[in-house]
Amino acid sequence: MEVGKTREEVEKSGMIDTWLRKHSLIHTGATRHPFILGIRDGTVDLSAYKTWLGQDYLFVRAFIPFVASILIKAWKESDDSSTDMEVILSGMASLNEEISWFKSETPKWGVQLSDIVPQKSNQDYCRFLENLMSPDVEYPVAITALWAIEAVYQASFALCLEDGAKTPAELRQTCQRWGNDGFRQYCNSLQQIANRHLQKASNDLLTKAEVALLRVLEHEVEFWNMSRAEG
Ligand code: HMH
Repeated sequence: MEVGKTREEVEKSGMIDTWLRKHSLIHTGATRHPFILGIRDGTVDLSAYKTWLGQDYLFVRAFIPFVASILIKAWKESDDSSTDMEVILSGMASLNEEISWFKSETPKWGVQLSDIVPQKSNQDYCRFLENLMSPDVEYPVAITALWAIEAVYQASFALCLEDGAKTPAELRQTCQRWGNDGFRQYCNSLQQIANRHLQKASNDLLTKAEVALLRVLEHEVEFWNMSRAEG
């Protein structure tokens, strides 16, 4: 047992991994979705990719204020969360760059940003984010959701870059965006932050964070389904 920690704190230390093991079915559903497997084996329907691209641009636009709300929560934390703020701020900086990427990527596919109409799964997901922006939502809950949102994309797109993947050349850059090593490290940092705060959390808070994680995984599956359905 580590000095200065109660038995309970030690048991809770790897909360995120514990939850992923517990919910492995839905986690696999989100990270190895047929849409992603289609990119990886080169059979993806390119009209599905276009749908995903346009919808994800709208999602990212809603995601930015969500990340900003977490930055505020980190700042208000009484414990030393200054490194948390730096990690979250670096994520926001990449989102700035991501918006530029969407603006240059969409015309290549004949997608006009001003014409994209949000689909129901996207609206539902964005509404979920908006609820999490409330000041009533505790920091550990929100940071767990942020980690999950980013980690699903990281795991999914990294799969398309593995040895043996037959990802079409014109989609490799997209996969690099979320499958690269820097993004993987960012996700690891978020996971560490989430675990650190969950370690100190009450059982009530732990339940809320676990539910938030599950909701993210469900929304991610729906988002992939939506992209394929319209393809
Ligand atoms: C739907 N989930 C969705 N879009 C994204 N861009 C991410 C996660 C990761 O940023």
